[in-house]
Amino acid sequence: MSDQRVLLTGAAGVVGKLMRPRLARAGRVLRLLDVAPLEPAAPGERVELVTASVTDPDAMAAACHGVDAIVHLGGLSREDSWARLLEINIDGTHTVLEAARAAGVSRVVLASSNHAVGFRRIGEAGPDGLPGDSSPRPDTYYGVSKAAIEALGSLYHSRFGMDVTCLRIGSCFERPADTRQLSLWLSPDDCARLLESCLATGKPGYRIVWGVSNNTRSIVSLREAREIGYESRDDAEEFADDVTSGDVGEFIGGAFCTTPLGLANPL
Ligand code: 15L
Repeated sequence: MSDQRVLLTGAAGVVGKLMRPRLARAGRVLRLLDVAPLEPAAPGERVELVTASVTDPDAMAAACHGVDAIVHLGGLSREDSWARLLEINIDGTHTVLEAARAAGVSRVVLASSNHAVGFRRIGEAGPDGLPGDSSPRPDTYYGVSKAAIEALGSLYHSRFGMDVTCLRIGSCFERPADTRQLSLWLSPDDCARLLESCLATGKPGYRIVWGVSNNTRSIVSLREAREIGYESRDDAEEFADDVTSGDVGEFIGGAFCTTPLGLANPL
């Protein structure tokens, strides 16, 4: 049987770097793509390195050649100018999906974000938490770009039958950094588990699921993620004693809800 080849965009980004070792599998080649420099392959690591922008149609066409699935993490990961978010996140995702369609790649995972629904009130959906597919209420231009990414995924599923799973990622870092993240943390290991579920589940169609761990203080629902086989094994609560700053706030998006629109910021 031939190797499974998975294209990982944004491989030099925060989540991309965390996923690189975790998505390594026997029988799998990871094709890592980023516009930023990538670490060279370690001895025995089965990776292909591509330096390119997701906004470059020719580069994306080449990058999609021979690929079985795409995990699209590439793009801006926080608030920025409208022009840059439009170019890199929205147009870039269109370029990725178009290249995938032309190359016959039938399965794509798109990194959305909690900020697509950042202005949803915590608790508004009751004790089960906010569903994975609640309609967008973006908190920033960045959040709008993530809602647009989800809409593009829906279009490519409906028009071309592509299997597209959008992950509304909470806060994917090594460990939760503040009180809000005790509710929205996605551990790196759980992120890899979720991605493996997206890659393995039979014909998922189009879905939006939350990407969070099974946090004691969870404010969102894992029902949709569990439907594709995701089982979290982590809980931010184990770090609660070390977390002293911030509060969970009124809205899902936290500080993004008040950050100035269109300005690059360090959140
Ligand atoms: C995101 O979408 C960002 O990419 C990440 O850097 C964090 O800010 C995260 O949301 C969050 O809300 O914690």
